[in-house]
Amino acid sequence: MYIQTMQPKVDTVFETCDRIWINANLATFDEAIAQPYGALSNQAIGVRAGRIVAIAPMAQFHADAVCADVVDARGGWMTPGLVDAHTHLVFAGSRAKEFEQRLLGASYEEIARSGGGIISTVRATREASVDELVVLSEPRLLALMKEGVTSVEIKSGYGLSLEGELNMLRAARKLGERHPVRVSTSLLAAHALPPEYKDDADGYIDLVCNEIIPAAVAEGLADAVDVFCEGIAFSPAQCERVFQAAQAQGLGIRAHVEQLSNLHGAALAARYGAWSVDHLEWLDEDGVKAIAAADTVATLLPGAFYFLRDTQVPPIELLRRHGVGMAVATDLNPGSSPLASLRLAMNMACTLFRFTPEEALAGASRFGAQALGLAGQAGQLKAGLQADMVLWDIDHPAELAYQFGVNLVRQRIVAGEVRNV
Ligand code: DI6
Ligand code: FE
Repeated sequence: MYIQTMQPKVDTVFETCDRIWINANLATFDEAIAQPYGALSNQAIGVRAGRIVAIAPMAQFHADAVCADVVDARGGWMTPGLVDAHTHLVFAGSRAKEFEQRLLGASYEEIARSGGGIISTVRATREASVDELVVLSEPRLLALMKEGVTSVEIKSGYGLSLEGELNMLRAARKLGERHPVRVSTSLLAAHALPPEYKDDADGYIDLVCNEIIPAAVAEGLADAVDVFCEGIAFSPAQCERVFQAAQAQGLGIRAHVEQLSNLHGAALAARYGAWSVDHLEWLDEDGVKAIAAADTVATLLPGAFYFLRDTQVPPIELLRRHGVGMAVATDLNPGSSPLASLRLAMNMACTLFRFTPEEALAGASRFGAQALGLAGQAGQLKAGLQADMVLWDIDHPAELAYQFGVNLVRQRIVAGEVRNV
């Protein structure tokens, strides 16, 4: 018998859904739900035209009142699709030999200063065509997707010339067209000084600002700009010129800062309204206050900390105390973080940086989305947002940061469609 519900509106919305998951526990990360994980138990969640349109307790859901495709989640947990907000996954070549050198005692900076490091990946990447870059990068992207990633950021930064940088971004865009995953791109031309500009870093920054940024924008290749603000890379003054050029073109701003030393790059990026500042091992309290005031996300990259055998832990407690949103990402790259698992990055955020499992999952969903300028569009389970979700075979959401090496995805959902990899 059909029983009139207290909220007939909910039923009405369910009737117009394309698909509904029932008997699901939800980790919504909706700030309006004052529960750990924004959790709601025993829910129905309905999608239409690629968006979430209805979330309601099962008591308000009536099977005879709906005509959509109904999927029984059988008590599994649904979370937002995972967001890997910082990767350099498009590249050619390998740095395995450099790993050996580091294990024999050479530091990351020494290798970079002696012409290895980023520049060795630049040599290999410049030689590859766009299609070759796509083929080489695909396995890394698929590994992330298999574990539940539905949005991924991909940076350039191994071309360091007009064509080299554009080709990397073209490869990133192609990957997004070929696979059911949303790709955000960041132009990281200011990643390292190319050999052609040895002793002329300002001349290279001229090229970045006057040619590479405008060309990337003209071809619709970049969503944001990124810089490496560091002694072995670019000074704060040089990074500021890149931010100004990016701002003039309407690009989002993000920055690698305070990874190996404290040049106060985070505060600088915050002054330009950066979406995210990343790494942050050497960030001090003034820097934390500056990013808190700008609502800039702190993106933590425990994979690089681990792989470089770093000991300087980012100031997590200060970030927490000042209410800074913290994202967790893989930093997938050949030199400092050859890590194609966001789930393992979440675990490392807990074991190495003392994140709680809830913070780790929020960092790989809600705050990852915010770091990509996608707050209010992705990263939460809420009516109106993109229906990018993962249904997991778990009994509690803490399991996603706890276990690693086991794939717990039951269904990976992009724009309301099940797209398992
Ligand atoms: N910091 C990093 O950890 C990566 N880039 C950066 O600015 C490393 C990139 C690489 O070594 O290839
Ligand atoms: Fe990086």
